[in-house]
Parts: sequence; C-alpha cells; structure tokens
Amino acid sequence: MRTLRGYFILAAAAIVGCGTAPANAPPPISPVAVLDAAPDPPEKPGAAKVVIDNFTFDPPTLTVPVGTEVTWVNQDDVPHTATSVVKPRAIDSGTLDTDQTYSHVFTTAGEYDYFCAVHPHMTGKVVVK
Ligand code: CU1
Repeated sequence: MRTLRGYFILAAAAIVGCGTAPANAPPPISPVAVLDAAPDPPEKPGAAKVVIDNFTFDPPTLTVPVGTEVTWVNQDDVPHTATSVVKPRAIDSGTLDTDQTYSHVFTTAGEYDYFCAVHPHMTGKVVVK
C-alpha cells in the first residue's frame, strides 16, 4: 500500500510531465515577447496629444505647426472639456468622459487659449506656428 508521500511524488511527476514540451514544439511565448509584438503605434506625423489628468492639461502649452491634428484624451476619473476662451470657438470638445477623446486640426496660425467648462480653473493653450 502506498503512503501519502508516494501519491504526492506521483502527482508532482504528472505535473512536470504535462509541462514538458515535445522536442519539435516552438518555444513558449513569454509575456515580454507578446508585449514586443504589439507596440503602441507611433504617433502619426502632424499629430499631437494633450492628456487631461488630475485636473490639468498636459502639456499646459502645446506648440505645433499649422496643419497639426491635436487630440485631447481624458485620462481623469471625472468629465472635462477643452473649450476655447474666445468665440467663435475653435476648440469645443463638449464633455469628455473618462478615456474619451476630441481632435481638432489647426489650419490657421495663432494662439488658442482654452479651458475646461466644468472646472474653469483648468486652462491650456495651443500655439500654432
Ligand atoms: Cu474639468
């Protein structure tokens, strides 16, 4: 009659046996390899990003060439907007919930001050040259 210890060794051997790959099998894919296979796409030319987080626009001042598409992405836990200070509003995102984005292509040089209509102390600027 086998002891408990004997059963344990048999079980351990079975687990190890299941984990042994056949000699001709491809190597297992490590999590690092999976990450390397799917990198973030590079930011396309003529594009720039403003991150909204912790009640701030980052960068607070963004300088871009004419023709740049600027995308605001709300990474905060609460809704925000990106809204031009002056009318007519070049920047007018409406309410952006968490992870929502708004994009605008700046076709005219100038300085575009904006703020968050929900939290007016949040301000930012896009300088288009
Ligand atoms: Cu806000």
